[in-house]
Amino acid sequence: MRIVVLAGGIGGARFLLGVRAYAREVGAEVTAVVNVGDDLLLHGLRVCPDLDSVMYTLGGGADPERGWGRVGESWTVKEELAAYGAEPTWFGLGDRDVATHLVRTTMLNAGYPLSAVTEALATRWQPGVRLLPATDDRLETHAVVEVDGARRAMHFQEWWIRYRAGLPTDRFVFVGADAAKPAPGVLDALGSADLVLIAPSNPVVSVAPILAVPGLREAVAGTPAPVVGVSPVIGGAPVRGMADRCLAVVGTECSAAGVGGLYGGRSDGGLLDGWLVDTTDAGTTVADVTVRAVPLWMTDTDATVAMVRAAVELAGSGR
Ligand code: GDP
Ligand code: FO1
Ligand code: CA
Repeated sequence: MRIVVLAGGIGGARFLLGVRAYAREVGAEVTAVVNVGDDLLLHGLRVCPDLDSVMYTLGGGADPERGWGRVGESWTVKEELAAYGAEPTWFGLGDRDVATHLVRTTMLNAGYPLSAVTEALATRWQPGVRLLPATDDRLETHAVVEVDGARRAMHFQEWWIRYRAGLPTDRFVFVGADAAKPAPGVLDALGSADLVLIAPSNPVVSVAPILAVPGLREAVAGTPAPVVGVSPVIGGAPVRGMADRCLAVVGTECSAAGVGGLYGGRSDGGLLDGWLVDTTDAGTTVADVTVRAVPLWMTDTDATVAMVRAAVELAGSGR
């Protein structure tokens, strides 16, 4: 069995812990297609927050409280940069984390594509799933905001971290998406999958930038495999983070029904055959999608494996 998971950072990483455990039980192979829209160049270093959240989490090196960056982190580099007055001061790189960005940037500068660099970094972390960036090309999420009466585009990280997703925002743009190509292996993985899962990741700024790569949305919509999504919204609120603010920007209600409707039913030009919602949201309907309610709190790996099992059952039930 081949399982492909579309994933962002923390929600994607925690979900993948469950997918990996399930896959080990049944002897399945897992490919994660990960968002790169959050990536940024900082002090000359290429930082890939979502890829790193997944790699560190699956490799046992993530900070469990923060959800991003390394466990046991120290911040000397950050303090030294601040002492120079080096901007931006609102984004902190941990010392251990910096090593990852140094290796990544050196390899990128030597001409290796991000997918090859990610594979090389994963040799250390042994995540147990194949990690693929959605694209090797530049694709950056920007928010179109109004600051002091003027409209401008701002990198997603500045919008998210510096302004806590609180600026009046028109829309998000995925800079570079038009010219981006799916990374090697992405389309093949989707075409030969037995099951495609959309992780409970932020639909607007983690999953949408993956789908914005030309050909990728079509590959998900057209895969012979069933496609099942997992709601990141429980009881009308994101389990963690500020996804509600992102959903408001795209005019989608912050609810399991709202996010399900945003992805849409496959037979209706959308992506989903099945949609898992939390038991709190039992009774949710999405046009042309089979909805099932099960506990969706990823409190530990066992709870997450149960979610994955429910997704597999749902996939088997409708098609
Ligand atoms: P990010 O890139 O680090 O922001 O992470 P993702 O986009 O992959 O995931 C963020 C989303 O994960 C948030 O919108 C949360 O609502 C969702 N999330 C976090 N923990 C849980 C959980 O235990 N259950 C569910 N259903 N969603 C969760
Ligand atoms: N999030 C923060 O809130 N503040 C930070 O200083 C910060 C630094 C950082 C460094 C590396 C990395 O991989 C992630 C980092 N994050 C930080 C998290 C991250 O920017 C966002 O949560 C995600 O990009 C949203 O998906
Ligand atoms: Ca993200």
